[in-house]
Amino acid sequence: MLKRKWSNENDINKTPYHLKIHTLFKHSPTQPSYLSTSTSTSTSTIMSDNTNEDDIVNQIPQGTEREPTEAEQEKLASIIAALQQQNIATPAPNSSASAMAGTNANAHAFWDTQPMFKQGQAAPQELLHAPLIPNKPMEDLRQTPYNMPKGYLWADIDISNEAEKNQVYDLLNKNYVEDDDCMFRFDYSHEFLKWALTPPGFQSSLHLGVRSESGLLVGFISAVPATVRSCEKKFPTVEINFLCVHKKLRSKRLAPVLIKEITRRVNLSGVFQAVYTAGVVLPGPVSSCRYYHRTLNPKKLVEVGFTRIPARMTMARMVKSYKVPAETSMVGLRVMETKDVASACQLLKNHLDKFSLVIEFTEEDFEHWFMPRKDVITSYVVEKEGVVTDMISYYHLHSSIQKNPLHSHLRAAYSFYNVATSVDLEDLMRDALTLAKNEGMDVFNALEQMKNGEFFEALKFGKGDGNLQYYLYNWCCPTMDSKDVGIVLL
Ligand code: MYA
Repeated sequence: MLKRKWSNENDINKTPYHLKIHTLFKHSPTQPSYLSTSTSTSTSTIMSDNTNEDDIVNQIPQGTEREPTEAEQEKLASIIAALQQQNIATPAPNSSASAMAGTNANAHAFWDTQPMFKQGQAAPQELLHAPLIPNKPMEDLRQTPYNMPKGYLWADIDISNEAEKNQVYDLLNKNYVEDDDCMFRFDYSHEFLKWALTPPGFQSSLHLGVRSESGLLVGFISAVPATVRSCEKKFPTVEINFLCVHKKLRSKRLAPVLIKEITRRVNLSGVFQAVYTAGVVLPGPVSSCRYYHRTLNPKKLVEVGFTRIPARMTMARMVKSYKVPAETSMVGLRVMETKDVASACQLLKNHLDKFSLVIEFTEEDFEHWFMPRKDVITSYVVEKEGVVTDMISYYHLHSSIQKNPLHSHLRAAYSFYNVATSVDLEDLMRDALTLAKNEGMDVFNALEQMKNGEFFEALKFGKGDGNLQYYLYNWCCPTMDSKDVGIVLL
């Protein structure tokens, strides 16, 4: 688990909570037993949501993960053995390889069974840029959902349905990512969730929930389609996000079941790779990117404990130091419009060509992800004679603040994709800070990836205290420097 630290005067910010999942992964060191007695695998209809949440403590017994069948175990063992020979797979816990290594301290009962790249090892050239496990024909895929423990049901979530969207919102609002000290919790807005979960080609069957018998949503995971380019190879993937298990059902191996079921469903749609980010270090990160934070509202950030007054500073000096210009300076900078989509999409494509791990946006994708939505995504362009030459974008992700007498929410802008060709990137991002400040943001966050490192110091960004790990599921590629990464997930 990553720890918060105040490293020096400039490194004053509390890391975004992606990086600091507070949950400890307490689990049995052995493979969990096959406890599921229920075959309740149906998709749900919406049931009343008036359950007392304490009801769900009549819970899942420890270990809900289905034991692989013998045939599956054999197949997996042979694949893992082959990958181990090639130095790619992490040895499974209790395997002879891990026994020979004399430890399985880093063993992951679930992740060690998954097609993930072995940490710290260089992949042999001949295996690079290909799936770790070959894509399977449809008839070899499991057709039925994984079993759920008695009293729990799979649920396809219809995010266009207000009631269902509210249920996802409530689950995440109360149970999603927090910082180590449980002071802040991500509070993805209703409109944000709709945006995040409905890009072109989305499927409700990949907005996967788990309900208790009474209808309460107690778990969720989502997959939305995206084309990834890793080095020179392009392939269809899904972006996985919003994995969440109700606090009262933690450490019961429900997360692996959610991941296996979403994998099964994604595979059935003909896709065998996925991209995701997490604060936790799991087997196989492709890269690791640090968050940086630009204080916009010092007084509030200090009052809520997000940051602190650096040594030899006063609040008055801090306020002065973090003041941003009241107005933008770029000539011609304006809100992105539909007429800009083709040109701005081309601008972004040209920009992303410079990096090794990127999303390939079609114009349709681009329109979905970048057209401005109030309180969700802000996008600005500079256009000269019908050609977009520069763009700014950031998304709005606020956090609820726990137990603070003065403030209930922290308002944060997250840098999305920014391209400068006719102006200096630093000047463009200075305008981004002004736009964010004028939209009432308290802080502007950006990952150290693409060209972001070029403006951090000049624009007074402070270093966060953890790293966001980037993962590609079932794909073998070299690990990458964060500056080669050009993907921002939500
Ligand atoms: S990242 C955001 C994750 N969500 C949160 O942090 C919200 C707050 N926390 C929770 O809701 C729970 O603590 C979660 C774990 C649900 C995270 N990614 O059920 P358990 C492994 C992957 O007993 P719980 C995001 O959304 C852990 O190492 N695995 O634990 C991207 C252990 O496995 P192993 C994780 O605490 C998600 C096992 O789960 C994560 O009750 C990408 C323990 O299970 C994590 N963030 O629940 C998912 N955290 O024993 C992968 C813990 O092996 C997608 N674990 O160490 C893979 C691609 C799938 C599609 C493929 C298609 C081709």
